[in-house]
Amino acid sequence: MDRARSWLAYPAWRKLAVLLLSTAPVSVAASALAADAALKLNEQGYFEERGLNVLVFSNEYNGMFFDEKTAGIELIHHGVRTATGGAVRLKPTPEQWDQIPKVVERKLSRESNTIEVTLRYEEFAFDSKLVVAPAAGGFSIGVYLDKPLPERLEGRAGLNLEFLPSAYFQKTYLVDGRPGILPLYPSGPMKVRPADTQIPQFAGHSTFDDRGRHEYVEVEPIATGKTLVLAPESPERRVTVRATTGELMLLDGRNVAQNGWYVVRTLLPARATGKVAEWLVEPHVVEGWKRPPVVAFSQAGYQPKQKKSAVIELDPNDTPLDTASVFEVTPEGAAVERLKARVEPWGRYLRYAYATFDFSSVEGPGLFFIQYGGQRTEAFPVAADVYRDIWHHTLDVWFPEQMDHVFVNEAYRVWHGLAHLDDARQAPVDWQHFDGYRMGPSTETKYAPGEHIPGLDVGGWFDAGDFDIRTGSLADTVTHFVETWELFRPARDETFVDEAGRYVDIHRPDGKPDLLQQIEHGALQLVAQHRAFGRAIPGIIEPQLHQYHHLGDASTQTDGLAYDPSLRPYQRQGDRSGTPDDRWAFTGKSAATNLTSAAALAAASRALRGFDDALAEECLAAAKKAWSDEEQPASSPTPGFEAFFRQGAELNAALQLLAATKDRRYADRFQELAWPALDRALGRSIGAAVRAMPFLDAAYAKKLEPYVLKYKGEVDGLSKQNPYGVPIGTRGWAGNNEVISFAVTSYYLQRAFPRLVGPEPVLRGLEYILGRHPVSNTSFVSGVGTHSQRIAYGNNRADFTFVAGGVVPGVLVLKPDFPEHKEDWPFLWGENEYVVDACANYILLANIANQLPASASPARP
Ligand SMILES: [Ca+2]
Ligand SMILES: [Ca+2]
Ligand SMILES: [Ca+2]
Repeated sequence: MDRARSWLAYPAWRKLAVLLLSTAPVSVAASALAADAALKLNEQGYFEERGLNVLVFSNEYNGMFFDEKTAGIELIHHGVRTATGGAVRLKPTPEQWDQIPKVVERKLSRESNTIEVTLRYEEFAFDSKLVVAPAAGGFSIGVYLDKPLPERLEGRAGLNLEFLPSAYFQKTYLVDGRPGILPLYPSGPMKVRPADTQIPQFAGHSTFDDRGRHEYVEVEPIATGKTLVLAPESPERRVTVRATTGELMLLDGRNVAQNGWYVVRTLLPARATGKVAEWLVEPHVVEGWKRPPVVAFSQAGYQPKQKKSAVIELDPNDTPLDTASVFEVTPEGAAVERLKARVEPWGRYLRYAYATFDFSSVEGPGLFFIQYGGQRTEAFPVAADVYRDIWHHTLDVWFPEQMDHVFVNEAYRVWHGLAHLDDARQAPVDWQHFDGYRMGPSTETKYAPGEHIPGLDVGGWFDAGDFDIRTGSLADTVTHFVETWELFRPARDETFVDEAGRYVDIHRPDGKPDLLQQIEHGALQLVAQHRAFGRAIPGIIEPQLHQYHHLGDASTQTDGLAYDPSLRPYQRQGDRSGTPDDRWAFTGKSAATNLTSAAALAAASRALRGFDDALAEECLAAAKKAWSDEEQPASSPTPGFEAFFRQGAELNAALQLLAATKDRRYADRFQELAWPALDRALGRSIGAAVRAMPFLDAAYAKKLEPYVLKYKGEVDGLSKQNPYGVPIGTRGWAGNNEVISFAVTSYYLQRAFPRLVGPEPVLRGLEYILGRHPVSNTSFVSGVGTHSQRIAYGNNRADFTFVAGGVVPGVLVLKPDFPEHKEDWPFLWGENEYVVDACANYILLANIANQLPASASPARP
């Protein structure tokens, strides 16, 4: 997955959804027991009681990545989202790309204290209505049909609710009194079925590699019965589900997909209408439950003169304590109180109450922890050099591990073998790929669809937790690396890189700076595209869905042998095979992509000068050519979507080419683009505008000042929006990358206008990444800080582990008010997927923080 800007590609059914007829309303007799129910429909549009929320399609299946496990009927049980996907579904354990229902209508009734949702499966013209109502001990879910099930869905459609496996690991269940232990690892019964009986997956793709046998597999129940009790031994997790019609099945979705959940399901009966299924769901609630406070701070510690302020996140039923303390840990293991100070209430943000605790006066050096009531945090250092090493994992381990087209070793361990040596075939025309790539009616290259394109099997990084080469993020990564190189020249050398031998060895110095070797590795792929096509292309990705969800060694995603259609499927001969698994090059023309690539190549040409002169020369030539090819007259000040990205890319290309050549024409074009861009999107453009100052005159700097002040005002305003004082996004992909960019931009402003802007927002951004954020105080950089993200969406996520130095996206805000960041479940990509550009930008920010004069404060303008 990644943050594909592909939502435009999937709008059709969503638009249709609102036009469709809803079924006639079913008359719903509110349960006689509802009077005793504790759940109440709240102002936010979900059912609430202390310790339990029941969300009914507050979040919808959004169609972008299909089933993101954040939709339908959901439970937030004692603060943890433990159940999702409550809906009528067409498979026992739906996978990500199985069909999802769309919401035709969602009706809240405060009189009857119910939420009704009409769902539709377009392909089968099949509508169903869910009615959720509070009942004694919990709530009921009823399924109503106006028309009997379509024949094709008999024995297929059912009421499903999915429970988070990691919330139930090492716990038990009872089905009609029969005991069992919930499986830690999937090994439940399976059934093989003919392929043509399968409910089709998204757009005819298949997640299953059937090896040409025309079959697929389906999960069979672990247990069946009328009443299921999950985790009877756990007051916080116990949920009883009673089927008043039909039978309950308990299934383990992980047997077909590692990101599957435990599913509770009742089949809908054939040839029936009216109320066809009903459950009573009784989540146990601990009386007077309060979520424990979260004391959020930088897990990597603080510099002595740095402003130090912990954010305390509290249950809305909690009241802040008057004071908190900081203790120093002595060599003898004693704890000595160094500060006791006031806790300041901050107010509400989303669903919690907040307070802050300033402990700036603790200047160390030493090891400290914060004591808040009965809670003590992890110990953390205060010292001048706390940020010196915090980027080492990212450069030493994470980036080598992501390197494509090479073999990557670390001591006794191999991260992956030689990957994707069969790159790449020309993608077919008129094709919408499941990861957002698309091809129009022509290849726009000299290659025919399916033809092997030589020379692309070099350089680049896996874009994220998946394995594609996404040119835009690859180029941004190179650009961030060059910024770091030019500002700080880190000569760190802990990695051996042999491009000709396609071999990389972690923890093995080779006499060359690792950062330059990474810049070279990125530039090699960018240049390869310009050699093959005379321009950049959007990217390179595997053709089949059953390859896309690959978990494990990248070298086994394809067979590494060039496809030869004269061989039989799965037949191998020499360096060729009959298996059409070679990745596809998506080659549609895109000015934004070409200009983004040009910016990176121009930047790389500067860094590589003296390191690899021939490559530096080729990078600069390709950048200049791309610039000329994309040259256009001055653009309109209010561009559309496509033009908006193009102008941002052109601004960056002009800046990087100007820095590489000092040529006036880039300076002129930069200024032509910069002023309207600053007016239109200040936050996105101000960083580039300030970075251009060394190449432009004093008048330019003077003209920039009011924009800097305006931006500073916006930054100051953030501290009123949330207690963390950084921009927190609310999109479907959490916003750590934006926080890092915000902090880096703040640095450029502080550096260029020290009279106007102080260093504080830079460190605030870094502290957020290192633990001072909502939900928990975990450092979002795996392996960095005392307590950090140890289960993440790297390509080793099936093992519930991490790749050191990876930066996760962070806190996702689920509608309407639930900030979430799971630490025990790696598969929610919007919260936990490492991506290349964010990791490169983090290396830049860490180097900035290490050399920032934290004690400096700006004079008043
Ligand atoms: Ca991707
Ligand atoms: Ca090296
Ligand atoms: Ca192949």
